Amino acid sequence: MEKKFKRTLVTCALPYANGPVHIGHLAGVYVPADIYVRYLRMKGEDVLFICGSDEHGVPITIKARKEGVTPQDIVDRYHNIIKNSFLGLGINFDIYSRTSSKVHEKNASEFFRKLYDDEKFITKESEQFFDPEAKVFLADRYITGTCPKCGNPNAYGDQCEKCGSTLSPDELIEPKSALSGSAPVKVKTKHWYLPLDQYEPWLRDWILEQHKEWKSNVYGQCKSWLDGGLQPRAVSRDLDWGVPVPVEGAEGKVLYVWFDAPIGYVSNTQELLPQSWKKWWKSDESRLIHFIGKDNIVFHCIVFPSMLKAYGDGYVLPDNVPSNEFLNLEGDKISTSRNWAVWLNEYLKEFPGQEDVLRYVLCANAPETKDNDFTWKDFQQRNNSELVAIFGNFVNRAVVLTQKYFGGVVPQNLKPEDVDRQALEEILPSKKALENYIETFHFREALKEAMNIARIGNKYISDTEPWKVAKTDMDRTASILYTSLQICADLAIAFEPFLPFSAEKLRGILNMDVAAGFDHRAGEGEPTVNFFKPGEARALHTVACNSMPEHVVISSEVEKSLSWNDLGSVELLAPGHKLGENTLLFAKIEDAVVDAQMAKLAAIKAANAAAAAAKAAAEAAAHIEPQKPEVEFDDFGRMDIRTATVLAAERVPKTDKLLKLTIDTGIDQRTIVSGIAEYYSPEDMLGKQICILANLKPRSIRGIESKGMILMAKQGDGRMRFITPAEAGTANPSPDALVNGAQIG
Ligand code: B3M
Ligand code: ZN
Repeated sequence: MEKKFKRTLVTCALPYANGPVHIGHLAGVYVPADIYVRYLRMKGEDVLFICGSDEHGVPITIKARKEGVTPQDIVDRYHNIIKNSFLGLGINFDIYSRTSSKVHEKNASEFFRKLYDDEKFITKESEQFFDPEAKVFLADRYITGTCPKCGNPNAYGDQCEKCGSTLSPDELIEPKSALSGSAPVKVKTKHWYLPLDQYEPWLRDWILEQHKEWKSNVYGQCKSWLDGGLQPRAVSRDLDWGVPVPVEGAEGKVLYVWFDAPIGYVSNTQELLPQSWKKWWKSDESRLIHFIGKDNIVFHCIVFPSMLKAYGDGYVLPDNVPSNEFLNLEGDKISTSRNWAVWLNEYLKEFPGQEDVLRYVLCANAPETKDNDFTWKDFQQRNNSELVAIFGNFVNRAVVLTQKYFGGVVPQNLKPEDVDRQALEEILPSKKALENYIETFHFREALKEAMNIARIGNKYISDTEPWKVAKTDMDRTASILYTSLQICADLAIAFEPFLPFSAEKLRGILNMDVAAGFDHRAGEGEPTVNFFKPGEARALHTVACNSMPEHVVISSEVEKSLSWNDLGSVELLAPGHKLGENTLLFAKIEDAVVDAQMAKLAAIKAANAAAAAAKAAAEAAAHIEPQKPEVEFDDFGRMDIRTATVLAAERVPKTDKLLKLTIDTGIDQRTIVSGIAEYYSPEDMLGKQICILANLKPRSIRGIESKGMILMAKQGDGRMRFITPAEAGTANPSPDALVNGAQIG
């Protein structure tokens, strides 16, 4: 069933312009896509690499409101940060535009209009919450109220962050508008829906039958959506930020962000190639690949293809939709709102010249089949013991020895031996495996194969010991270094897709041939091919990118001289070729550097915990419990309340909350187990005067018999404090005796 395609159109999910890009985005989408594109280009294939900012949607308007700026201010800020940081990491899209562009507005509008004219939509009236004071319809996020499940007074209309329940605004108790605080009212509103149910039989055949090769996580998600039955999906919203719905009677309505955003792929292609964009989007000779995160699968595999199908006119459908799982950071979910992330723009500032280390670690550790964890220790370890110790060390030995014995000129292969041929021959199976892995979107395994070539080189030079042979046999030394240098040149090819900065550096060190690069100046039609010296293409690229404000691009410098097919199969450096200047490919990362990053994360964690505690206290304060029902005096009279002194205190092993106290009550010494360990250390309790309920029936807690209960009283803000003995009339409890929500026990 292999189809032969003439060209490949690669898109990456358009990042929301409401925050910078972090390592989770990179590992899941952008690094693998960039590897794929560079690889195809080296194979001489015609590839277009498209991305841009997703600038619509409610989260952007919420962020703007929070900061007291306009949504446009927010997207301008983050669009530029994101665009520059991609460039900084060598992710060179042919175009990085934005969905607030004029071309896109026109395109998305026209797309909707055609589906509307062709009667592909249905309309439905529904009742939606409306803010009578602000006079706008409220997105679910804009409504707050009390969670029906856990009582959290600050739950959102779509979710309670305290108990994690998914909610609808209807379920909230006493809903309020987050805009004006007034009670929302229900008002009838009309929206357009794409009846996905009508596309279900077609989707079942197209995905479940014709695309069994999709990665199992993608295929599985599609299957469960399809098996669950598809529903019509609203494609418009009552909102004032987005592409206006281009039909009559749609005042105050915009296209739903997930309707306009994927059309952004088309708009950006059109912006780059106004004359020839159709050959990428409307030809069965072109192959479309969407790189996305796993939370975007349904939109790219079900919704957008249904839109394209409805539109007709020969649009291509995705041939594959590679998607990864999530990357965690130091054991915790990455979260923009909790600032729990490594941000690309910050990394680039803090690790100049070490762009490839991040690319390497994110690929080596990519969450391809399951969620994975990024840790700074692993980052350091992979750099020091793989990049530096294997790849860098091998290249450095080969180049330094060539300078020492042959004046930096590639020697003749004067005295070849079997071991040389064997080393070179070992490269081919790695190359084959690498190709196969990249072509099936298994980038982690592909990188392992590239690294294997470096291992082959490192082992070869260690085994043949040219520094020793040179004492007795210069002809043999020449052959060893000749062979080593060929392997170095192979590495420059094999690593170009993964580590483009280091591959370029390596080409400089080896003085490999003049490079050719595509030079697409945006908007001026077809790319032209220019020739650059190694290093020059990137410099030019940066200049062009900074001087063209909108969406500039020059595609990655593809080295004409570095054809993928040459890898492992031809003499890449001829005898007599003069090497360039030697520099170290990789630098060791010291403990202090990763310790500083870990300290930064620890500070974030502490700040988050403090904020959460403050929020919990505020919530508790807002939540004073009413007085309990009355009790009879006789009931109270049965309680034997006594003062006591704490003689000894220790934690109950394997618990977070429990302290075991030995107390003196005046009538006996006894043991009490109390749930206060979160707030008091054993030392805090030593010698403390407390009050207890002495005649409470003993209970066994964690195998310890607890006789009695420490008495605490609830304060107005819901917090607990010890009842401490004082002479009648001189009550003066010390303010440090406050506990936050401690259990009495
Ligand atoms: N803006 C990315 C996200 O969910 C979303 C992708 C749109 S791709 C058309 O973070
Ligand atoms: Zn809740």
